[in-house]
Amino acid sequence: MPTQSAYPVVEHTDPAGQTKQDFTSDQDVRWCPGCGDYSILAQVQKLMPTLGIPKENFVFVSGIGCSSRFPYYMNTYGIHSIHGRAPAVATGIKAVRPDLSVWLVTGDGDGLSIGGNHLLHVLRRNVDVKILLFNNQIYGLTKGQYSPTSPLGKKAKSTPLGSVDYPLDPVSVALGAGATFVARTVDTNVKHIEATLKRAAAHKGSAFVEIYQNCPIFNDAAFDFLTDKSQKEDNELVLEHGKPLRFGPNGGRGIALDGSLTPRIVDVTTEGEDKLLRHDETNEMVSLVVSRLKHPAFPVPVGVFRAVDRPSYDVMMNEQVEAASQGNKKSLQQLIDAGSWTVA
Ligand SMILES: Cc1ncc(C[n+]2csc(CCOP(=O)(O)OP(=O)(O)O)c2C)c(N)n1
Ligand code: SF4
Repeated sequence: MPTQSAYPVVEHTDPAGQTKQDFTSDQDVRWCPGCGDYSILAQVQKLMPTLGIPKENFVFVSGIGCSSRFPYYMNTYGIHSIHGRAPAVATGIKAVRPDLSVWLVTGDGDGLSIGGNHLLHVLRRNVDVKILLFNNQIYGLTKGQYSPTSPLGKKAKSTPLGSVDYPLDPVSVALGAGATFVARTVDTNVKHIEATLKRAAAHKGSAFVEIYQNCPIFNDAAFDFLTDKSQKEDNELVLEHGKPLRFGPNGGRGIALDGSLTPRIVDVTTEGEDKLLRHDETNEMVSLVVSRLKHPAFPVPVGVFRAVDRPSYDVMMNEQVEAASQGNKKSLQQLIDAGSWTVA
């Protein structure tokens, strides 16, 4: 007989006394200098103590990639799983331990290439998991092949003549899968990351956040149009529920929708604010149309595209199990006898 319990004895910390330091692990962070992942890690570590959850109740699950090294750097429970399969692992954890706060960290390659199928299903099931997709539009860990989000014509080591693949838009994919919370933020905009992650954390159900993340080694400056001070104002469309879509210096430009759901940039001073489309996180069509605004023809939306309430998979599953266990209990032999047949 083992002398020790097979399970670790968890001493719960006081969530009120937790600090960022409590969520920082003792592992050396092995990302390249200047990688956008550092900023995201810092924001997540800062957010955790504000959620009022003991750190022992957090689980970080990832797949494979530079971004997927994330669980090592969080001083919480975590699993660095296999390529593209973090949604299955996270679903399993949340289904049997609904009391845990489950966070899934993935990359554009891990989440949308090998893991594309798995990502769709965690979203459509609305499993109560927070999903952070770090999008650097490249495979960082495997040294710079183009990814499913790289722009058409991307020249990389695997595509020296330029890729002939049309890219996926992660936000549109999540909306298409029926996700109940979908947002986009940017690695260098720490205030915006903080506000977006706070809302994702508070959401009951799958919360999907795409984070534009610079990979200075293999795809530097991919998001300069949003992070460079001289370009940001013209290219960033900050989404606010109920507010008209305005951007540019002093919000002087905006987005209107022509009759056939065709977005158009308008000059607010000449055409007036009434012409503009108002953002509505609860309106699926508005979220979908807004998600199709693409640089360079349009400014790029950041913020919450969609936020709606719907019962989550883990809750419904556990209610069903509970209800079934209250019902007519049969013996194992009765169950076997009820469904057996003889093959002649
Ligand atoms: C089954 C399998 N196929 C391929 C690989 C090689 N591989 C490792 S990470 C990766 C892509 C990572 O890209 P991304 O998710 O964008 O993460 P990043 O490194 O850019 O953060 C690939 C193809 C693997 N590890 N396992
Ligand atoms: S290769 Fe790119 S994504 Fe990976 S750690 Fe280095 S900078 Fe970051």
